Amino acid sequence: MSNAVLHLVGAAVGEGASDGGCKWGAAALREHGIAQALAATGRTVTWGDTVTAQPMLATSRLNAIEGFSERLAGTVAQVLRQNQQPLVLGGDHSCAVGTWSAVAEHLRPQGALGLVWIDAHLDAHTPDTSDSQAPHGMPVAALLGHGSVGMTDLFGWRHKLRPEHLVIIGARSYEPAETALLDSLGVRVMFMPEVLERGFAACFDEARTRVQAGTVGWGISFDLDGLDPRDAPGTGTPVEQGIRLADALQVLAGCSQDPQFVALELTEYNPLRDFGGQTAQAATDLVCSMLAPQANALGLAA
Ligand code: 5AB
Ligand code: MN
Ligand code: MN
Ligand code: MN
Repeated sequence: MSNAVLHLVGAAVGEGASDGGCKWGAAALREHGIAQALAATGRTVTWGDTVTAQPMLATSRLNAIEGFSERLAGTVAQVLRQNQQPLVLGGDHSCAVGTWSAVAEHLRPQGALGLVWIDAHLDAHTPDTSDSQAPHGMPVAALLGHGSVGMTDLFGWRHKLRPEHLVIIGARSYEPAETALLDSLGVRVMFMPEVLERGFAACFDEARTRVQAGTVGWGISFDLDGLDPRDAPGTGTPVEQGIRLADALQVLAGCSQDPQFVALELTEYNPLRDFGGQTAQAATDLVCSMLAPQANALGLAA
């Protein structure tokens, strides 16, 4: 997909989190010039429609996210049918249900989806286990087939992601019910102490190898709170001691050039906490590093 048109999809959702500020993340990144920065790397970039979650006045929070997930999934599926590469810009992380359900649906005739999930959290709650009842803490469970039917069964089928095709990197804030579910399924989680010990490069290398095995396409769901708050303070739920931006920029450079790389999602940007635009710039630099044509990423071409 390396020469594919890059299609930006705004996911205007904050209803999945307790602090709704991420709803304005995609619009703020657009204002910051993320599309122009991507175009400057040599990619052809187009902005599609922004998908907006309904305010919760008339419905429950879970209902709002279920309806939103379905509409986002429809939009992402359409992008893939046009042979374009989706870049979904969040939005709180509940948007992952729509994004990756659509990618899984698209790949389904050929085979399975692989996913690298970079996050301070595990996002593996169900409505039965979550104290906060915040849907942005549930997308991993939903994609694995656990949770409300409105989140697990998009396109009429469940288990969008097999446990062996998922790797989570950077986790350092989670609850026992989440580790219990992921342990029981055998999901490979690289907790932050392992990342600090082995280095992000070795961890990402292993993660990529794992998610590529037995799958026909893979992608990255990047929750900005996976980064260290010193580098990216403007996220919904920052947690100390994360992945350093400089490491992420270097290690992830050009990763989309893999022929099996299908889609990228960047979530949990909260402009209301981004004084001075430091996090908008970090987010912009990150997606440019990941999505740039290889030569550019290596600094071989202007
Ligand atoms: B994020 C928490 N586990 O369920 C919960 O930012 C936090 O998408 C969820 O990773 C964080 O509310 C969700 C306490
Ligand atoms: Mn998350
Ligand atoms: Mn998180
Ligand atoms: Mn968060």
